[in-house]
Amino acid sequence: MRLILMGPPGAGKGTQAAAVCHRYGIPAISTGDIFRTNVSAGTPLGVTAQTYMNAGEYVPDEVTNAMVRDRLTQPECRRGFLLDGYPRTVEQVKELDQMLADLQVQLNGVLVLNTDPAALIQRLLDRARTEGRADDTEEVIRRRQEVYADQTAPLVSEYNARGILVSVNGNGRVDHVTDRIHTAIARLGR
Ligand code: B4P
Repeated sequence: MRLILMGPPGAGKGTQAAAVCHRYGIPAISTGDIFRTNVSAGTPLGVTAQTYMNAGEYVPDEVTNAMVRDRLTQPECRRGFLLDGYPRTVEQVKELDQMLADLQVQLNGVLVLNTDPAALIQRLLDRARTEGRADDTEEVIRRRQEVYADQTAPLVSEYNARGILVSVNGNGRVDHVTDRIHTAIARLGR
């Protein structure tokens, strides 16, 4: 199973990626999580990523692409993977196409979580209270939504044109969204 999970900040990508990966026994490649781990460890990658993330901007494509290429070539990804939050730009789509061609594998589907805009902001403000992430201030949350609309939303049409896009209602309880995702995955390729 090779999947992409897309959706605006707060749509539930990280939350649902964990459930999907548990069910299918595949690793989640979450670019946001990898960046945060590197920021915490103070690695050179983390130092580069931190400035962009704290401002709500995307980390430069060449940095993100190299990181994903490295992960996809590791043995744990041979049985499949779920890309959580990657690709996010047209350039990343092109690069991912090349990585998959090099590995001689294809995507099974691209899941996009559609969640009401007001709920997105509220979820992230709630998370700010519990986790205190540097990019969960109201100003940065709004900037992240703008960046998504500008740079990532166009990717939905691209994958739709390829016939591999599945839209999933991201509103409501976490377990209800998980059930919808499992139903959508079960229908893939039929
Ligand atoms: P991410 O870590 O991907 O952050 P995100 O878009 O906010 O999504 P996240 O997965 O954390 O939140 P989720 O929707 O699951 O990216 C962070 C930053 O890293 C980016 O802004 C960028 O700077 C950089 N980055 C990452 N990938 C990149 C790339 N490819 N290229 C360039 N830069 C990149 O959940 C949000 C909250 O909602 C959680 O608190 C969760 O508990 C809650 N929630 C989830 N589902 C819910 C539900 N059904 N009901 C109620 N609450 C729910």
